Amino acid sequence: MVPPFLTFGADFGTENMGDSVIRRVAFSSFKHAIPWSVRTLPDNVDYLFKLVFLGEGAVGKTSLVGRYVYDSFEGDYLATIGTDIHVKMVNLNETVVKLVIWDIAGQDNFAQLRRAYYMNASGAFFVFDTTRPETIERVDDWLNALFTVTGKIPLVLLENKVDLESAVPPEVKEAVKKKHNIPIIATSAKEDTNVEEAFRQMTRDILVKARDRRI
Ligand SMILES: Nc1nc2c(ncn2[C@@H]2O[C@H](COP(=O)(O)OP(=O)(O)OP(=O)(O)O)[C@@H](O)[C@H]2O)c(=O)[nH]1
Ligand SMILES: [Mg+2]
Repeated sequence: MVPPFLTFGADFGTENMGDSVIRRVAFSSFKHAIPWSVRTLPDNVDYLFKLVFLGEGAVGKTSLVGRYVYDSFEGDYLATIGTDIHVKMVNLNETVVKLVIWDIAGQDNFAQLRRAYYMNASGAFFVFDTTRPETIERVDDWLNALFTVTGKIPLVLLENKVDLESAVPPEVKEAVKKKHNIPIIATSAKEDTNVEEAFRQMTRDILVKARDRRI
């Protein structure tokens, strides 16, 4: 079932979104036995990963996705309604990965709806705005809600808008890093700082997990 407020970006395929990780090559000799939707994956795709973007309103989720997928940046704030979906193909060491990126609304009035969007995610970004300390305060609530739906999945923390002066105390960031045992990547969607790197880190983390499980 397609949740309400779901809009599709360009180039969205019809592949099975029900599986968080689909290894295309593993199925190639059983094409007649697998669901039609999986058969429609292009031959050159090795993996399909669903990524979700979490974080309070106006922290820059849509801007980061826009920078990564379309290499563009809009200065105006247009709050996301529900979720938007975008697709990007990535080639990482000869492995072709199709990223299906769910840019989810951060405003409070979408909190109920969000859980439906988390389902079957392969990895998650949590974004906060370095100019607004309140955007990191509820990180645990966000991640608990996510992991309740998905189980433990790779997580990348993004401190966005680093082109502006920071107002988040270093000790607050340290505590979050320590708790999750991962670094925080400093990004600017505006100036294109570390955006590509953040997605590469995420893709690498999911690939490691997928290969461990021999999916
Ligand atoms: N200076 C600066 N502004 C940014 C950056 N990223 C986003 N913005 C601005 O911050 C505002 C909010 O950005 P969005 O990307 O729409 O925020 P969002 O997290 O998608 O917000 P919701 O859809 O409401 O959840 C916009 O005015 C952007 O132009 C950045 O790296 N630097
Ligand atoms: Mg948005």
